[in-house]
Amino acid sequence: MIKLIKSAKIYSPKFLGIKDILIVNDKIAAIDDNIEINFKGNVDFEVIDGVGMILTPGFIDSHVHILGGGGEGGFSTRTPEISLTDITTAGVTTIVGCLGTDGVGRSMEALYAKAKALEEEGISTYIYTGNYRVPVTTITGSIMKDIMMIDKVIGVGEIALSDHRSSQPTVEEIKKIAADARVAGILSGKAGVVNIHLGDGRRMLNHLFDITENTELPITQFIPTHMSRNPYLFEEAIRYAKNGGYIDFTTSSDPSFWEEGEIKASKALKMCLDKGVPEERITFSSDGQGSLPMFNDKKEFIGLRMGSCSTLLEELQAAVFENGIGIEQVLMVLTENPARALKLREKGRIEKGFDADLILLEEEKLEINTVIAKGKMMVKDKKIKVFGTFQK
Ligand code: FWO
Ligand code: ZN
Repeated sequence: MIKLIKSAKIYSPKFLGIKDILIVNDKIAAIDDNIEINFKGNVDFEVIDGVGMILTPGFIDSHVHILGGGGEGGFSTRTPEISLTDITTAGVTTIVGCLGTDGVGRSMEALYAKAKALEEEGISTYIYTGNYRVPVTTITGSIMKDIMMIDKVIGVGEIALSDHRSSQPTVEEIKKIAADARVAGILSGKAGVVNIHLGDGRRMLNHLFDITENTELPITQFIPTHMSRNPYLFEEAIRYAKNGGYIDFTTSSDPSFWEEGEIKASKALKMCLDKGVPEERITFSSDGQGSLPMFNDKKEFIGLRMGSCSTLLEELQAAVFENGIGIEQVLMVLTENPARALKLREKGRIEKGFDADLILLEEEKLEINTVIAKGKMMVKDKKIKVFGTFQK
C-alpha cells in the first residue's frame, strides 16, 4: 500500500515548507521537495493532491472514555461508548482510553476489549489501568503487572484528586501508585505515567507538589488534567508547569462552566504562553464520551452533558483564529507533546520512519479534509470510511 501526498504545506509541527510525502504501508517513507514515482504492473498506489492544504501529524487524544462514562445522575446518565467515526472525523489517530467515576458498572476488561476493537478498525489505541478510585482496580491484580504484561496499558488513571467524587486518597497512596507505575514503565519501556483528574476542591495540586518536592519521583511521572476548570487551579497549574510538570487542558466544555470560571482550553493556552510557560509542557485532551456533570453548590446533581473528541479541532481553531497563536505552537499540544509525555515512539511528528498518522486540513478554516491512520485512509475528501466504504 503506497500513497504519495503532493505539494502540501507541512507542519511537522515545525513548518517544513511545501513538500511531497511518500507513505509505504504504515510508515512515512520519504519527505522531499519533489517525489516522482511510477509503477508498472498492479500496485496499490494512490496520489493525493495536497495543494492548498496543511499536512499535520494525526492528533493524539490522551484522555477519552472510549467505553463511555458518566453515571453521576444514576444509571440512566451513563454515556454511550465511542464510535470510530467520532474519533477519525476529529482528526484523532491515537487515543488513550480510561475509566472515570464508575469503576463498578464498567470494567478494565471491557475497556481493553474496546481498545482492541478500535485498533482492529485502524487507529492506535492505549489504555490507563484503573479509574477514579484508590485502590486501583486492575486486570491482573497488580499495577506493575498490568503495565508490564499488557501491551496497551501505558499507565494508571484517571485517579481523582480534590473532588467530592474521589476516594479521598492520601498522599502516601498516590506516592505508591506513582512508584509502581514508574518502575513498571522503566522495566517495559513505557511512560508509566499517572493520569490525575483534578476536581474543583480547594486542595488542588497539594499532593503532587508534596510528592515532587519530597520524593525521588520526577514531576513528569504525572499528567494532571482538567487544569483550567477554575481560575485558582489554573494559577497552580502555571506554577506546576514552571516546575517542569506537564499540564493538560480539557477541550470538551460547556458555556455554563465558563460562567463559573472555567477557562476555555484555547484561552488557557494563550494565557500560559503569555505567562512564560514553556510550550512543550502543555497538552490538550478531549475527555471524549466522558460526562460533564453539573452540581449545585450543595453538590447536588443538576444535569450532565458529554465530551467529544471533535472539541480538539474546535479549540485548535479558536487558539489560532480567536487567540492569535501560531499553528505550529497549537499543533504541539495535540501531537508532539502528548507523544513525548506518553513515550509513544515514532508518533506525534511528521518525520521519516514515523507512523503515517496524518491529517490534511483545508488551509483557510483549518477544517479536516483527509485523515490517514497508520497509512490507511480513514477520512477522504471529508467522506468518512464506515465498514470499509467511504460515505458522506
Ligand atoms: C469531568 C469524566 C468531571 C466520567 O469533572 O472526569 O466530571 O466518569 O465520565 N469529567 N466523571 C468533566 C469536567 C472536566 C468538565 C470526568 C466523568
Ligand atoms: Zn476527569
